[in-house]
Amino acid sequence: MEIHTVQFVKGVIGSEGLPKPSLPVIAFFGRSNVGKSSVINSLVRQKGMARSSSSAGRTTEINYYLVNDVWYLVDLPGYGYANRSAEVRAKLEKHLSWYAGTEEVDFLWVVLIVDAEIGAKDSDKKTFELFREYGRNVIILANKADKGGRNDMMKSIQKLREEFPLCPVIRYSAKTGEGRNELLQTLWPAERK
Ligand SMILES: Nc1nc2c(ncn2[C@@H]2O[C@H](COP(=O)(O)OP(=O)(O)OP(=O)(O)O)[C@@H](O)[C@H]2O)c(=O)[nH]1
Ligand SMILES: [Mg+2]
Repeated sequence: MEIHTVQFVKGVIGSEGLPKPSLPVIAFFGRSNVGKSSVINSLVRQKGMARSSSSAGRTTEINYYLVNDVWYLVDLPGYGYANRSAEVRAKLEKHLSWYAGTEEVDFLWVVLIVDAEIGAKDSDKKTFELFREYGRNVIILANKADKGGRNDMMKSIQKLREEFPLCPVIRYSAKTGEGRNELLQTLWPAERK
């Protein structure tokens, strides 16, 4: 699968206003600052497409990007950002749960991004359970694999494979492009081309 065109469609705030037409969605979930926006940029090879930042809490809306006029890549706000008030966090988490479960969206994949060095935290496992409840197809993307020592990284990836035995687990770096081909292959296997 080659990505030929990509354009920003809209940022969804409430539960109304999901973009039309309703095309298949690939959505990127993960903790705040784990690199969701950066992964989208690396995938479409456009640096500033999805807005990323070194300060957590950058993405605040459910941002839709139209790819090749037939799919949406969806960049989500991160959960677990400590510097927000409990009230704001609860509201955001409710919104993410609603999105993960809504029947209005035709999910092709949900990509759960975790930090390759840190692994899956409780909040990631909770999110994963939510996906299972709704029967979503999940890919675990271990991002920032360019950081840390080689041995620790291998152990951490192995642990993820044990924790999520039924999902593809992909070692990834939005910075170096490692894993990009594997992710593309997994998202769009040859028969779907
Ligand atoms: N070394 C390294 N840094 C990365 C990688 N991916 C993202 N980053 C950095 O991590 C920080 C957060 O990246 P974002 O893409 O904004 O993360 P996000 O998950 O979209 O964050 P929120 O929208 O705030 O939830 C930025 O400083 C990125 O440059 C990676 O693969 N390797
Ligand atoms: Mg972001």
